Amino acid sequence: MNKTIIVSNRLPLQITINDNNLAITPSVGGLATGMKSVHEGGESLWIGWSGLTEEDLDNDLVEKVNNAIAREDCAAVSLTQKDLDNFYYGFSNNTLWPMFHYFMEYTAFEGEYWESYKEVNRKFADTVLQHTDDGDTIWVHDYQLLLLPGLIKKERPNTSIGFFLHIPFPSYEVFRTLPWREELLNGMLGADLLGFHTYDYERHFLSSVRRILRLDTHFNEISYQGRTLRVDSFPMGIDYDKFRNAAIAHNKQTPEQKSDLQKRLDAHLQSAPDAKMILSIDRLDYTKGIPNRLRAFEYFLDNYPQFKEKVRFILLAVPSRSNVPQYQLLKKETDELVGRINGKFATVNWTPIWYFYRSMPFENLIDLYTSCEVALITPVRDGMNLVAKEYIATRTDKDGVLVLSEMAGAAKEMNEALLINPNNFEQVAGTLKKALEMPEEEQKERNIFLQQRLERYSVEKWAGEFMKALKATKTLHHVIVSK
Ligand code: ADQ
Repeated sequence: MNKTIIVSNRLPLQITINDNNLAITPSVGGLATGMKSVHEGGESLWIGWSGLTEEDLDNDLVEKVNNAIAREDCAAVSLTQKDLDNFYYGFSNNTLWPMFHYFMEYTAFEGEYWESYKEVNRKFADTVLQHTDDGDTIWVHDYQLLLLPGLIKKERPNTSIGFFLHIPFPSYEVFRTLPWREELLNGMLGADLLGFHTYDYERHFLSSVRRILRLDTHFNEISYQGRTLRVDSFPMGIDYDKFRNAAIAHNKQTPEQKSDLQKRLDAHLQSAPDAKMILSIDRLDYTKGIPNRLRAFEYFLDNYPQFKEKVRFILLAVPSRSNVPQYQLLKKETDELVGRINGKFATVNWTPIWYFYRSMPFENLIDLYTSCEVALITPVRDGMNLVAKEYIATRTDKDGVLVLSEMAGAAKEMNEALLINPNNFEQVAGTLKKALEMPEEEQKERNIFLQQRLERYSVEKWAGEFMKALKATKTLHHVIVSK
């Protein structure tokens, strides 16, 4: 029986080791949920790195870990600390991540990183090949594994390979600056179907293929080494029911069932019943536009002083890649801005920004989504942005206003949100005012459409559509071969 194999940099599980005792917790992120429907459709396997390096594990533990991982229908790719430094922190997050988000000044062109990227993609390929037979379907995820489709196709031409990029694909003018541009494109073209969040990313990719590899493209098809491959956009959705049901359950909580955070939010509401809460949630990443957002908030308070003591901005930043220098600088800048703005405007009764620098459990995310009247999501670049979608899904009474950056892939499907250019402080501040003053009827009119779309195009649907399109490319090959 043919299998479906999913490959991503990280396996969807967390492993903790305490005195030689292993605990595995499956992660509940969006991708894992979407893949569940693919996983459940028959025999399937998820391949990726376990989160533990070779240095973390002695021989005894390796076997234990691998057996435990196998029981979760997963297989681990073994990586060393050096791989992690050069492949993950290096080429993936110091070269591709900044470049694909148009942060050229942060992009490192290091031969050593590139060598490691090739080696680690080879390690992934070896693990995939060990588990793959002719006729299997393989779905590779994201920018850490751009070379993998090519490596697999070369040795298993009779497999069906899909690739999905979760971040933007940059314009040709940016991508062309990369010394290893041909190799990366050739690696990606090992896939039979290439998926992107938006049509623009797809268009940028096709343009690079035409201009760098000089290949012919016909609409969204590319003829490459005797195959016809297809490129398409598949905007990723969320587990709508999970967020919606959690919000419904949350709204029925008795006072005793409420979390400490919710109790604090309620206390705030009681002390200032006409005050509103503004929310932003993101990983602390320079692509998410956090300093811009804070400056726009400062501009807002300076220019619309009637909102002093009437708004509270809850800024939740999740620690991320904190050993990369740019992220350390961003942390410092964010801390300083929050301190300065709070220092400038705070009164005895009021602190304008509540800043949390930590990860929060799911139930607290729901507390925040359901309690805040406005979500202010202002990335300077973002492949999609699922937080925007999660916020709307939890608004069970259909109230709440989403202020969303045009630079997020999500903006393409969320036209009823208030769209802003994150670099235009005046516009962001003016839009924030509009959001805070928007009549409830208008909020509902906008959210009805947004919710309907999110419900229809859930993450399960997204995964299903991708798999369907991948199957269709297989048929395309048969037609061409049999002509
Ligand atoms: P990310 O850059 O991580 O993802 P995003 O799409 O917003 O960004 O997803 C973040 C996820 O983490 C959300 O599901 C959110 O609920 C969760 N999360 C955020 N803050 C949290 C917190 N404090 N505690 C716990 N969980 C938290 C990348 C790309 C995006 C793209 C996704 C999916 O950069 O553009 O949308 O992949 O393709």
